[in-house]
Amino acid sequence: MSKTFQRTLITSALPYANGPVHIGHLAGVYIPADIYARYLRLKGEEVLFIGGSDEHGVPIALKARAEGVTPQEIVDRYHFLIKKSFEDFGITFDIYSRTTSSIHRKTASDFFQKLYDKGEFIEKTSEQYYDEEAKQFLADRYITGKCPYCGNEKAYGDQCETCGTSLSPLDLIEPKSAISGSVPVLKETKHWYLPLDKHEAWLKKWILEDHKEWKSNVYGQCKSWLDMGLQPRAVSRDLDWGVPVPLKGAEGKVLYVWFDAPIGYISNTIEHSPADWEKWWKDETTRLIHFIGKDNIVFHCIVFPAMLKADGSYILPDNVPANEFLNLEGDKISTSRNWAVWLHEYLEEFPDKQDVLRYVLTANAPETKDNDFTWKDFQARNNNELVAVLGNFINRSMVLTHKYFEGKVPARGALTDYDRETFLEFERVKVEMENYLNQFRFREALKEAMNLARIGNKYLADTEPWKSAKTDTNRTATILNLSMQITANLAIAIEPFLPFSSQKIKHLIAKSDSKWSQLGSIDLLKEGHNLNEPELLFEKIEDELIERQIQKLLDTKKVNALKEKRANPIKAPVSYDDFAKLDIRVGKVLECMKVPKADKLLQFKIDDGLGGRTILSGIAASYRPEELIGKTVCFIANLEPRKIKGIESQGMLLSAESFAGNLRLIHPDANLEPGSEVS
Ligand code: B3M
Ligand code: ZN
Repeated sequence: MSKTFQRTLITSALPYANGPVHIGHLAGVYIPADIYARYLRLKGEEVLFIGGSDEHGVPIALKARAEGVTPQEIVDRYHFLIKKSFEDFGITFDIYSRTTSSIHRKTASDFFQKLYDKGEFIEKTSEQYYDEEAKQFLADRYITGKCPYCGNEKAYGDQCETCGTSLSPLDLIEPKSAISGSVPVLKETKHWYLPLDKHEAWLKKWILEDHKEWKSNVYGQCKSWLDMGLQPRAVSRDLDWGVPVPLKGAEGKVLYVWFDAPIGYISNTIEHSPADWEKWWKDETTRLIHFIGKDNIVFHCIVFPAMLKADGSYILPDNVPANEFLNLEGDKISTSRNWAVWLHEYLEEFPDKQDVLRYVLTANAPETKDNDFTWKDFQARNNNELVAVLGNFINRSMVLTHKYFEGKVPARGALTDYDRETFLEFERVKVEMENYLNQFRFREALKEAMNLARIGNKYLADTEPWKSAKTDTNRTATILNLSMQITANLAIAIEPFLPFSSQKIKHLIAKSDSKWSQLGSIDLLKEGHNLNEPELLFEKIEDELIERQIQKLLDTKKVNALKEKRANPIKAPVSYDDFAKLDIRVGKVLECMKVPKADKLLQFKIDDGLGGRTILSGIAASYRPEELIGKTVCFIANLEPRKIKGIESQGMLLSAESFAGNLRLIHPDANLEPGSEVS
């Protein structure tokens, strides 16, 4: 079933406005969507690219409560930060709006009302946890308790974040309300459900038979959902943050965030083109493409299409090219654990290097499996690919043309077979790129664009224009004419991926217009065309800067380990008699010094009231010797003496270790006489 489409509507998942955006968002959703939008525009197609913030849902309400501010304050804070990051990275949304807009509220509310009026929902009453102190029903995330699987005391009503198991609130042992801390009770509540089971038959045909071309990760996930059989899904929640359910008797109920969020794509289209938004959503000649991450597949391939179908006047997505996840240095990216490279922070460290990140994230995109971002790979790709291949070729072409032809594109003479072969190569690159771009295989497409630069480097190395310059000016002119044509081709080929660099190349070659159809042409720059002065496109990234990024992440690891550390379990009991065998005394530090060749050890002379003794203690990382002289301490006086580094230690100082691994000596809270007994 192949349709002729006249325009393409591109949507990209609406990020939750409860934190800034990071490289995982960019790699998985926004760069691919932007590459595709730019590519289609370059081909002269009619495109609308929709973005926006997802501003409802329980995590936002919870964050607001935790900070003692309103949810609106939270989403205002992040919406603008996210929007700015996208602008900075050249994501060319036609509109970036938000789900707290009045247009969205009305659109979502009307959407629900129409489905309700058509009898597309079922109503069900069920028992849910209710907080009697706060007088409200508790969303799954608002209930915490003990995980029945791993014993984690802080599991949520929807998931245990320690063992990763999905839970329902009723699974929690000793449930507690996150609002008041009280024990919730079960109480009946009514909700509206979209009966997905009723939609199963057409969904099966539409996806499993008519869309076999979808990416295998997407198709596979849909198939497993459909094979399991679909159940009715609640589209409302008892919550005070969201789009109110527009029915009588539904006070205190809002649309479920996953019901209103995809409608955000429609609302944002209406906001962008109030007069003709319907052509984007209701005309069969429009092709709708959703760019998302893999955790959103079911909502975009099953739930939202069922909502659109239930309405009856909308088109369905033609493709949903979802990506897998990007990890960071081997660990899952996590907002709450601050394990991420935040876009706004990246730009502070690497100003004006948007394209380097765009390049690395595309070259390493998690298109078919989860991938890992590492700073070393980032550095290597910049230095060995952007600088050494792309930047190098363009710079050499520019510099040579300036050197031999005063910065004017020289006239081309007769082509050799090798010249012709080179050009055939880059016609091939165009065909390959289109092939990959049409299949959403952007990393391969980018590789082909880079091949064009590789072809250029090889062409220069093989033809050696600096040699022919001495003997054959015409030949040199032909070679550099072709090199500059390759440069002009590169400006087009990389534009969807590296828009800032494409812009710079266009400036270098003093040619600002570009169309995809020109790619592969040998006549992009006319003879005698004036070039601008050469300038480097990329610069080497030094080890020091990379080490700093790695250190930042190591620091985050330390902080997290500290936060997650709990008190160790108590050791097996001992009898009082056993305890009484220990002779613990108070002593005074007379001398203290480092033990040579032992980093951790300090050697003490302790006044024990009985003539003094020597004690060694492994606390050198926590104290300087001089700060301990004169201090009153506690020590075990009858521990068997032990030789360490040739020195006999006659006892043991008492100290406590903080969770961060810092050792602190134990002092009595008055200066008791040396020799006083501790019990
Ligand atoms: N905000 C989920 C997410 O960021 C969600 C996407 C909505 S798209 C309509 O993973
Ligand atoms: Zn658990």
